[in-house]
Amino acid sequence: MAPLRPAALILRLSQLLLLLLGLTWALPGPSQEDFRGNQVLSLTLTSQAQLFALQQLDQVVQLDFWQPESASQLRLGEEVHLHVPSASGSRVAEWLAQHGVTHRLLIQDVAERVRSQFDGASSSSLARGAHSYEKYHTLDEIYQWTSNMVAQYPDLVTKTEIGTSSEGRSIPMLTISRKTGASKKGFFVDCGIHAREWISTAFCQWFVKELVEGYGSSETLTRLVDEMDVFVVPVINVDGYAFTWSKDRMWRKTRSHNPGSACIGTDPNRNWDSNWCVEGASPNPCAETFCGSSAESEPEVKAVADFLRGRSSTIVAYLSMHAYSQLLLLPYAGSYQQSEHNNELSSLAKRATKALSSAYGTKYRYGPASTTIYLASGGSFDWAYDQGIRYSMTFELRDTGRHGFLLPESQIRATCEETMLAYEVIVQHVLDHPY
Ligand code: 0X9
Ligand code: ZN
Ligand code: ZN
Repeated sequence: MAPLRPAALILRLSQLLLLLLGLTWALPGPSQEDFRGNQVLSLTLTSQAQLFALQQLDQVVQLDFWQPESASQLRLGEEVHLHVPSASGSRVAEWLAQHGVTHRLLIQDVAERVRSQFDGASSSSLARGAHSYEKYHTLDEIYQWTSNMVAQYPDLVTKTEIGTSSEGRSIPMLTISRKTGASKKGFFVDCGIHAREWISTAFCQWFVKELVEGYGSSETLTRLVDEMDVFVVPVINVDGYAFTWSKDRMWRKTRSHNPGSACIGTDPNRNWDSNWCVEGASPNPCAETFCGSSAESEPEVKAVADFLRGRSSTIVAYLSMHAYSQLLLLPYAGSYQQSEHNNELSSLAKRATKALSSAYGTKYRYGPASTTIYLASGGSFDWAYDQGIRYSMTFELRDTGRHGFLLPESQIRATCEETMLAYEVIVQHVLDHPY
């Protein structure tokens, strides 16, 4: 065999390089977390000993709390929803038997539920390229949709970038308002602060649709768009949301790096400058309720906080959308202190949840977050309320655990329709009592 001339060698090497490149290129991208055999259990703790034991178990096996958010927020007598990885299944079963904890199976196979959430009406009935409001959408589809809304309703909708995320993604905000030239009060809604709560993000899209399509026909919504600026941030936690589509459907936090820790992300609903990291929040970067390195350390939180600070004298309502549990929560979450407007907000929440139930019988509880669920400081609506935004509330949308975060698309319509009934009550009250 003749020795290779340098030129030929380079040719061979470059062929090899191309081959290698081709191979890595053909490898699948980061694949979805494997949820096969994972279960979600509902249990109720009846003694302090059981509660303590569960906190200990949480230290040694990998558990994912769906309700409450962490072992530190456990309360006796309240339902606990526990997502158990298949690898921890037998340990947990043993533990339940050993401690005599009564429980029932909520989800037999999480992987199956991840698939079956995509059961929404197919979009074949829609015009080509039209946005289905009864489907869950990727972040890119939502970006595209925000642009389309501006293009379709230029008189009503404008888009601004309220900020960018840790990973550099844009956080768009839509403003729905009939341009009158007058300065108006503001009505602010945010969705998707927690990545895995997809129904929240679906609601923001639905709400914008209702505003633009209901303009001119719904009396309340027309008044809202005429008289106020409605600000909608459809996905605050854009990095986390993208991650739930690409890698881990159950991701909750942001995706920022934590110096000195291998764990990623901060809970963006523990990162606000309100009693920061005092109650129901963790200083541990590996915790689902990690409060961050400082208040507003997360650019996503700072972006919204900066906007609200700048407009706090004109913004009169702040509604933050979460899932799940079917609750309408009022200030405060971070302390048992009663808010100055508790009576007004409670009676408003009572009427709003009653209207909500009238459509499909969906039952909501309402009240100050501290007593209705758990103490948790550093949350967005406590902060907003203390900025002087009186109508500050948090929704926890459907359901109560049957599907949990994996609410099927076939429930988007009903969930959004009933929630709109609550919104109409709130909007009407805000319009009539703008203070
Ligand atoms: O824990 C939360 O942040 C919210 N629940 S969720 O399951 N969606 O994560 C509750 C929000 C209540 N308000 C505050 N904790 N500030
Ligand atoms: Zn939760
Ligand atoms: Zn949430």
